[in-house]
Order: sequence, then structure tokens, then C-alpha cells
Amino acid sequence: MYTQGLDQADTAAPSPEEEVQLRDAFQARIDAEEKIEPRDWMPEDYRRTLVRQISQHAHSEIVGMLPEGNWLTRAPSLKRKAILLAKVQDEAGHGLYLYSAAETLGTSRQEMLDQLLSGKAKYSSIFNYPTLNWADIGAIGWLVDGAAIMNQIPLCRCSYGPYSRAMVRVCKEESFHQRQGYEIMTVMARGTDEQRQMAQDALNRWWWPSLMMFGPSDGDSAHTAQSMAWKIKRFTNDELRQKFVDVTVPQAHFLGLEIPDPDLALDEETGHWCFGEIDWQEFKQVLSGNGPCNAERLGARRSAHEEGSWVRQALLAHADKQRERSSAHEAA
Ligand code: FAQ
Repeated sequence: MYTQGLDQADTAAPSPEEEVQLRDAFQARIDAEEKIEPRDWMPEDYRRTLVRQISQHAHSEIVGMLPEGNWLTRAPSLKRKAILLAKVQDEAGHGLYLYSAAETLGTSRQEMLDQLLSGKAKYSSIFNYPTLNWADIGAIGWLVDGAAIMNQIPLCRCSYGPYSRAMVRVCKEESFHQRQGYEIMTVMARGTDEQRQMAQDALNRWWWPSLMMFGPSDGDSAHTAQSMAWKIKRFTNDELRQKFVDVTVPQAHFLGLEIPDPDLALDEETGHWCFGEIDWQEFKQVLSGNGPCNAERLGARRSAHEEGSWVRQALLAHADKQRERSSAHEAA
């Protein structure tokens, strides 16, 4: 849809001296909190970083529909089904805004989809875990959408205009998602013993993967320093993870649930919750395709793409016919 990035005329590459001047002027605009727009000059590595992050983000929204989609037919009441259906549809919308934002940087949606389906592109580690019981849907809304918002609110101030503007609406919707998840957890936590156990079990399984969503710790994060200098990221991975823990631990306590971390302790001086070591080996395994559901998730996306091929062909045939008709009309 937003393909202006694809039809920019090829301009001669700047000389090394010109490149230095352009980069300085670009950084000055970033430092002055100006938004960078699709047709503005930008360093190629800024463009590549954005395409990488925005397309991975888009893939995460689309693959992220699968774990919850699994519960659309199993949700415990008509009301719960309707709410979950609306939420899953919102995630599809987020994926589409984000693909559009990435397209403004000159990468086609086809290219991005090919990278996802070939297994080359990443998507969030969190969506490679299974949804085993209804409380998992509560835990996803509460923890996964909660972590997503913590990461995405600062992205509303990202230096790239189309990405920052897409994030405003996404965050409003994610905020509703987080509340619906927490409400499910509240009902479960105040229910029967069995329901309380289901809520605790879901928290036990989703807690650590939710902390991993924020990415490697700062010392191991390849992109954070440059992305902060370009104001794509406003906080480091560890800063956001800490904010998430500080907000979420009291919410768990309010539900009467226990965070599955024996090292969790409140630092009275700083007011922060200190937490135990994340299992980075597990994180690496999931990123390299060996998580509990990686094969299932990619398999589902590949077959959805194949099964949808007739729709794409029909739309193209329809567009061709319309073009033919309008040129015949103009010639007459
Ligand atoms: N999973 O140097 P960094 C959602 C990769 S949306 C997989 O720290 P960066 C909504 C990273 O890409 C959730 N890969 O990288 C929803 C890089 O790989 P590369 C998604 C990860 O970019 C809710 C490498 O590790 N949100 O949940 C992960 O500076 C419910 C080195 O890492 C976004 O995408 C991970 N967890 O920081 C939907 C937000 N972490 O490209 C349905 C936008 C890191 O070098 C249901 N993205 N990697 O091969 C970001 O803010 C950043 O890209 C980070 C990573 C923070 C994810």
C-alpha cells in the first residue's frame, strides 16, 4: 500500500566527504528530535536497522496470532470468544500497519514475507511456546501484551515518522489487550482451587519467556547502542525489562499469585524488584529455531500462505481486468 519507498529514483551515491556531511546533518536532526520521513536522506545502515526491526515486529504480530487463535473455538463462553476474536484481529491489523511502515523504506511486503516463510527472518521468541489451558490466554494478555506495551510506548517517540505513528494506535489497542488478560487472570485467581492452580501454572510457564521478550541483556545486545544514538530505541533492553518487572510483580501479588523466581526480592533503597538469572541458553535455543513450537508456527504460516494463493491470484486477475476495461474505455 505505502510503496513510495519502492519507486524512488536512483540517485548517485554521495562521495565519502558528502556522506560525512549528510550523516552529521542527519544526526543533528535526530538530536533535535525531528522525525525522519520516507523521502528524507538517511544512512543506509539506519534504513537497514529499521527494516530489520519493523519487519521482525510485523512478523511477531502475525505469528503472535497463532497461540491465541488456538483458543478461539475453546474459549469458555460466547463473550470470551468474541473478545478473543477481536484481540486476534487487532494483532493482524498491527502486523499490516507495520509491514506498511517497513515498505516506506523500500522493502516490499513480498520480500519480507519470503524472509519469514524461509525461516531467515526472526519473530519474537515468545510465540514459540504452547497455550495449554485457558489461563494461558489470560497470561498472554497480562504478561505478553504487558511486555509488548512496555517496549512499544517508547517506540511512539521513535525517530522514524511512519513507525512512531503506527505505534500510537498499536499501543492503545495493546493496552486494552493487557487489561482483558489481567481480567481473565483475576477471575481465575478468585475462582475455584483448580482455577487458581491453572492461573499459577500459566504464570509459571509464561513469566521467564516474557522477560526474554526484551532481548539479550545490554552487554550482549548487538544493536542497542547504535539504535539509541539514532533514537529508534529510547531505553535499553535491561532498562525496559526492569520496568516491566517493577510494574508486574505487585500485579501478581494483588492476584495472590507467586512469581516463579526464588531470587525475587525488593531492593528497599532503589524500590526496584531484583530478579534471578534468565536462562539465556533457552533463549538462544528458541532463536535458533529449536523452541517448543517453532516448527509448528512456521508450518502454520507456510500453509496459510499456500492456501491463500488463490485469493492473491483472483485479486491480481481482477485488477488486470479493471485496467483493461478502463484503457478500452479511454480508447473508445
Ligand atoms: N525474540 O541487539 P538486540 C507483541 C534478536 S510484539 C526474537 O537487542 P534490537 C504483540 C534481535 O532481533 C513483540 N529475537 O536487537 C503481541 C537481533 O537479531 P538480528 C515483538 C530477538 O533489535 C502480543 C538479536 O536478537 N516486539 O508481542 C528477541 O536492538 C500478544 C540481537 O538483539 C517487537 O518486535 C526476541 N525476544 O532489540 C502479538 C518490538 N530479542 O536482527 C500477539 C520492536 C532480540 O541481529 C499477541 N522491536 N532478538 O538477527 C524491538 O524493540 C527490538 O527489536 C528488540 C530487540 C527489543 C526486540
